[in-house]
Amino acid sequence: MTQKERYAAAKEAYAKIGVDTDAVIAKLKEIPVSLHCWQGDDVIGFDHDGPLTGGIQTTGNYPGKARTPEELMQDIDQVIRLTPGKKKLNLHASYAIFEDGEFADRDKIEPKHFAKWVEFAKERNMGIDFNPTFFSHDNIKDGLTLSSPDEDVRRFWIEHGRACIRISEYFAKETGVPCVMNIWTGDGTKDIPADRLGPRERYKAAIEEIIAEPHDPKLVKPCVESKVFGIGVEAYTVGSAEFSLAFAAMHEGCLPLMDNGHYHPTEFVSDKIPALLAFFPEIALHITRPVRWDSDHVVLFDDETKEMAKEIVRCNAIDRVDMALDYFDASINRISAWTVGFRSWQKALLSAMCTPADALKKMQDDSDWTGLMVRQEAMKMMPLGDVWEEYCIACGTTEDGWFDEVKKYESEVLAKRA
Ligand code: RNT
Ligand code: ZN
Repeated sequence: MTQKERYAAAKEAYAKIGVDTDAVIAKLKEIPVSLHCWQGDDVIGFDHDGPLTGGIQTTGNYPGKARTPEELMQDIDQVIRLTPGKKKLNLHASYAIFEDGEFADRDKIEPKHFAKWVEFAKERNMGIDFNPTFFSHDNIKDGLTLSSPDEDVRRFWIEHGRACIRISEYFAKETGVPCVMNIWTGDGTKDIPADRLGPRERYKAAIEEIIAEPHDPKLVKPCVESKVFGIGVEAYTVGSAEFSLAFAAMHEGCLPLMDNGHYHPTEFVSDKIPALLAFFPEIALHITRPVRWDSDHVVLFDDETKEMAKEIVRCNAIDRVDMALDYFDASINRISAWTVGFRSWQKALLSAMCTPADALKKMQDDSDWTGLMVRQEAMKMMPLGDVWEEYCIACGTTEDGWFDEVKKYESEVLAKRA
């Protein structure tokens, strides 16, 4: 059978359960997903020489990581070519590009330090999302940034956040696409603190100052990302789930951002998505794969990934959820890691959009739990792979063959980065 014939058969099978796969393919092509720049260089960036700090870690030293903006852009281009679907570019402040020996510290960065990224994004028709970088820097005192008791430290990081709001607005104006600006800090303590409230009050006041930086709320969407713990920050996290969710709920225009690596292992972000959608007009996600902890493994087409996509789609919330990938594996080919993760989330969205949600919801409301189980299990055997291939072709790629291109790129480009 040719792909054409396989797709025709799949299309018919889905039509029988009320799913129009042509319409799904056309729609999926237009859903933006934010591609994180930091898989390409192990979250290092270009503004410092020190190690990655803040409770996050990359493990492995697979050869070929990007060392310059040019190399990182070249790698991102590979990923764009090898993956179907619409993208936004997700940048961290630490990826500022300084020219001719110039340098600006994090509290002094300006739009011009990101002009090259804007040019890159515009040429590829992408919007840009942004993240102030509150880690990997000398001005982190005793593991604290925005929640530090040291006024000077706090001020430095507040100024960094405000600079990032200005840069975010510049991105939005230049690209014509709103910029989601996510605030995450690794602030916390290794051991049992004597004061849990003080740092949170300071953190709250600091984020309030950051988002008070004048901006058009239609162009810049500030988010707060929660976390449960980090390496070296095991006992207490200032920006906990309750803190971040309450902050977003109490501050108009501020979105809650859930990273599915940032919860206890028996909690599921798929269940939290509809809970938040009942209250917030818009929410943001970091999509990752936690293996026992916030390990940031490459996203796979696994059950929880599928379930998260299913919730977004069946809540009719594709326009209300800002989706971004967040993982970093330094132990395998980074282009492949990026590509597998991006493709996995695309597959999850496709799978969700090929699910007859209304019919299944009706079975639940009719208390037909027996039938619902049977139907949901039957869905797993539908010919999704044939629809996926058709989608890939519609986006100018295929499922077969992309890894050969990665291997070729590895030997022609990555292997030469010694
Ligand atoms: C860390 C957070 C945060 C970072 C990125 C690099 O635990 O998930 O989002 O991974 O900002
Ligand atoms: Zn994250």
